[in-house]
Amino acid sequence: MNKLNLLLLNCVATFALLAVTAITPSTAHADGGSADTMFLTDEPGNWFKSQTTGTPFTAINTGQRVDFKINNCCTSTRHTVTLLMKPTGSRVALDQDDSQNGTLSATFDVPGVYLFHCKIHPYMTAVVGVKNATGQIPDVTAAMLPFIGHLGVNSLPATTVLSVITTVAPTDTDKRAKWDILDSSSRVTPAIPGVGEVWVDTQFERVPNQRDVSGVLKPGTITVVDAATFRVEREVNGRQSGGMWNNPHNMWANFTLDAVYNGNWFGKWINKIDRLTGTILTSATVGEAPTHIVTIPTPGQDMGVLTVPLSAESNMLKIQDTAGRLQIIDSRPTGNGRNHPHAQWLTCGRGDRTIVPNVFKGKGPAGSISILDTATGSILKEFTQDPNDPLTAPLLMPIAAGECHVNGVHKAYVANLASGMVTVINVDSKTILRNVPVTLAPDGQMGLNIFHTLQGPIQTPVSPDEKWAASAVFSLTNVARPPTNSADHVAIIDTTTDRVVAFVPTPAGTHGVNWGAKRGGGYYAYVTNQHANVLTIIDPDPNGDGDGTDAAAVGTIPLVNGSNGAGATDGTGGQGVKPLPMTHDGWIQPTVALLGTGRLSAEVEGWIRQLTPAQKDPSNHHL
Ligand SMILES: [Cu+2]
Repeated sequence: MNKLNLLLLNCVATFALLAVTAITPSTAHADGGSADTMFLTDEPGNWFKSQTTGTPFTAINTGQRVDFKINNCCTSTRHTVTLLMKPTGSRVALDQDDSQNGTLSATFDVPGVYLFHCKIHPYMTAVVGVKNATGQIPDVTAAMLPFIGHLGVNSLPATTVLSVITTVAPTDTDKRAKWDILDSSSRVTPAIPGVGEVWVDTQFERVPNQRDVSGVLKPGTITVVDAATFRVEREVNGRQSGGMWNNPHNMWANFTLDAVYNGNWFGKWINKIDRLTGTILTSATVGEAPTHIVTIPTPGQDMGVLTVPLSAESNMLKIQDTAGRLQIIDSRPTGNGRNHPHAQWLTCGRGDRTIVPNVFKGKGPAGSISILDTATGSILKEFTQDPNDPLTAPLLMPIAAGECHVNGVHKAYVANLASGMVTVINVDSKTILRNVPVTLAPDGQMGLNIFHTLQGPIQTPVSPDEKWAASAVFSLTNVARPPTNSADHVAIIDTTTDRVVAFVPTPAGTHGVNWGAKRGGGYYAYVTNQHANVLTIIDPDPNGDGDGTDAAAVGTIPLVNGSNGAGATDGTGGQGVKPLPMTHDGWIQPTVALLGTGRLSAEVEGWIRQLTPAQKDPSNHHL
């Protein structure tokens, strides 16, 4: 028996009980003839909550209907309900070209397994099992889901498939079974300390009485790690946000490093947080599903202004932090038509151009990547997906960008969730250079899409010394694969060759990555894992010889801090990660320039004094 079969059997043995108990005959609900209603929610692992089962899985009979409801009973923003997989021969189709509230329905024509997700929040997952005349749900076949073929089999029971999908984990018991809920023995402290603090959006952590403006419980904390000791030093929650807090997703800081800005992906709000105390200073309603925040480093009137894409809308905002308030001063589309922009990055140095992935533009997963003039918001270039063009064919759900200059040329690296490719762009000439495959099928094959791998790349920032792009590769399953023997990984791309030089295994749900200063020189990649309760620290070049093939995880830091009521979710949900001081060219120098002026706290002054000359001015690192 080969390793994959053995692994599969283990999975089946471990989770069969859970899955079988989930498949109970459904009782018809008298809701206009629907057999079940699934409410879209902001609850980790239970984003589609069946009225019948209370979980993201429901079983119905052939010919029955399921309604999907999107409203403030259960979610603070808009979504899509998108059918990803269905039995061969089924004519069911469900997808939207925009996010929405309200009710969507599907009537199921062929017995078998149907997989749904949300294109705004792609890990929101639902599974509908449709029973045949004898009450059985037919197996999932390799023709429906090529992933199964890469396991060396032609089909698998629905229960087996369900048992390995990590985004279906409604209860603490399910999370403990499917996720990497590790204890303190998992701690590995890097031999060389970092500098400053690492802020992690522990987006799934449960907080008692943390409610949104509709009075509904919402998850999420921010966990702050001291990079000198690698210990959790502080946790921030949203109970004092006036209900303007829901799934805190990504952060940036101001140049004095006394405030951290946070976006709430399942809400409409951003927050400004006092760094030292964790107090929420102010919050603002900005629009549907704000994602990432990057400040503008260009000297002049826009310096320090926040750029904020609205992932469930078409625009990116500029927000000014002035006189204690967050004020929208501009809102412009990030492409032609519907955009759903997600994780932007501004060009290293002056920040005069903005690279923004537009996740989807219509029905289906086809997206685009735009280069904007940061000052005016005008679209300098939009690369749209074309299935017949090898350079743009991979632009399927592009979701996150990284950027820096490499040997004097501005290069962007954009992760495409559905194609498994990282698109490399010359921002100066506005051309796509190549696409780099970063995902792995269960048999180790590369260059295949998400239906083969059930993996997709997410955050992909470039190191401030411009040597590496680190791509966080998220897995929808806990099925390990070669060469990492892990379900999730980080792909380290050498920016001179634009090839993957190392696959570094990481804990479940790898999602975020960003670069922080390593004491004495160089940078660590700090990696978050949404289905684990730890932060991973990767050294891209431990022996400093310029060859990244020895890139390795040198630290595993528990984010658990015994928060009351958090249970299995304590320290989980890691998505946005912001090491302070901010290390990239353009964002570090303004802070360094404030040294000795009295505008930095003594603590921040101490961090800046620990930086090497190259870390203080990464534009100068060749000298
Ligand atoms: Cu969604």
